[in-house]
Amino acid sequence: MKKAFIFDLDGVIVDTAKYHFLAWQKIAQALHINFTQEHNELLKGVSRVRSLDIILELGNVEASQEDKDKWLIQKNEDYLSYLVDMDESEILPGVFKILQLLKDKNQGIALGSASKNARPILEKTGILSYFDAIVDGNDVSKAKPDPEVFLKAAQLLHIDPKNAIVFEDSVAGIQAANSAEMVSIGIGEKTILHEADYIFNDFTFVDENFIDKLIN
Ligand code: B16
Ligand code: MG
Repeated sequence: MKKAFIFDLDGVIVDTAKYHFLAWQKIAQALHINFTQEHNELLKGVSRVRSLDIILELGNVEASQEDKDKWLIQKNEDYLSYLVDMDESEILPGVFKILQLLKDKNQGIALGSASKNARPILEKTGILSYFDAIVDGNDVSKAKPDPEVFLKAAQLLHIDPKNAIVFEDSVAGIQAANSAEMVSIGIGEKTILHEADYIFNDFTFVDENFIDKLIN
């Protein structure tokens, strides 16, 4: 049976959270806001605009829309500068193996990400051609935990949401998959992603037997 396998990007395919952190930290420092790695967890799977609001709330800073727009541009320019040298070595362990396995088994493969920079990242890391459909931050009006991003991905693959499987590293993403009535698979910490149907530390723990079970 053909199923839809939908991958989140940041934290599932590549670890770009570290670059988002460095770029947000510069903005926070300029505003004298204490922004730590722990705070960065709050931004996973969250849109760029909402991320800035969260940082400003952390520092009790109020700002005009004009300033916010300026900081959003600065943050993205800085973030993009970290992506310049990105290549396939940044693909997280086990991801290639699973993408190839799904291709060999003729399954639908899609991306479902909040990032507006998803396409260049897939290009730079050399895995764009694995994806039959891409839905990213440019294509949705409602952010995770709204299921819009995953429902659109399944629709583009012409596969019923009930036959879709989502790989996610964020709580909001797992909630989005659950409310789309898709199988949710958490990639990361059990304690954080406990709402997922299945949880793995990373893709090296996902084997062919498990994939076959999802397909059949
Ligand atoms: P951008 P995902 C999300 O990607 C990140 O987890 C989140 O930290 C980031 O703010 C968001 O993309 C927007 O990214 O600034 O590149 O548009 O995890 O949904 O793939
Ligand atoms: Mg993510």
